[in-house]
Amino acid sequence: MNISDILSVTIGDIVEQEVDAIVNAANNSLLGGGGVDGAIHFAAGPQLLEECRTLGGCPTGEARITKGYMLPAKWVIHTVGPIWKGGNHGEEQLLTAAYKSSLILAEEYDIKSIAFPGISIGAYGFPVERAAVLAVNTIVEYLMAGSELEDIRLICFNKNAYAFYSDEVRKRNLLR
Ligand code: AR6
Repeated sequence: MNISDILSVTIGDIVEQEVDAIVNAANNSLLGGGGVDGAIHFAAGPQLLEECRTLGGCPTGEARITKGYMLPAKWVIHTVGPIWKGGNHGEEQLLTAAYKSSLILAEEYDIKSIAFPGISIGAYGFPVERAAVLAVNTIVEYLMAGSELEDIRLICFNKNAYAFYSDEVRKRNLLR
C-alpha cells in the first residue's frame, strides 16, 4: 500500500466529486447551513434534508451517513467539526475525531473513494495551518493502520487552503 497513491489534494467544488462519498462539514443539528453544508444540500436536493431530519443531530467529532440523492456521490457522510475557541477546548482532538469517525463510517459502508472538505476552517474559525496538519496526520495514520480505502481526496475551495493542505502532504513526500 502506497499512501501517495491514495491521498490527494486538489482545488475544487466537493459537490462535483465523482466518488462513493463526500463528507459534509455540518453542524450539530444536521439540518443544513451555509458554506459547504449549504452547497451540498443545494446540489443533493430536498430529499437530503428529509433524511437528515430523521437522524436527530450529531455530536461534535462524530459522523452520520445519508444517501447522496442528486449528487454524483452515492453517499454523504455528515460530520461536525469543532468551533475554534482559542485552542484549549479540545478543538484538536475533536477535529481529529471528525476525520477519523468519517473514515470508519465510510469503511462500514464499503466506500472505497471519499472526498473531504477543510472541516472547521470556514465559519467555525479553526486556523487552517493547524487544521491541515491534523487532517493529513489523521488520514495518514488511519491508512498506515490498514484500510480498504483506495481514493481519499482533500478538496480545497481556494488557493489559500490548497497551499496549506498540499504542503502538509508534500512534507511527507506523499503528493502525487
Ligand atoms: N466545496 C469544497 N469546499 C467548500 C465548498 C465547496 N462547495 N464550499 C465551501 N467550502 P464551512 P465549517 C470550504 O464554513 O468551518 C455551515 O453553516 C470553505 O471555503 O463550510 O466546518 C455548517 O452548517 C472552507 O474552507 O465549514 C456549520 O454551521 C471549508 O469548506 C458551519 O458552517 C469549510 O467551511 C461549519 O463550519
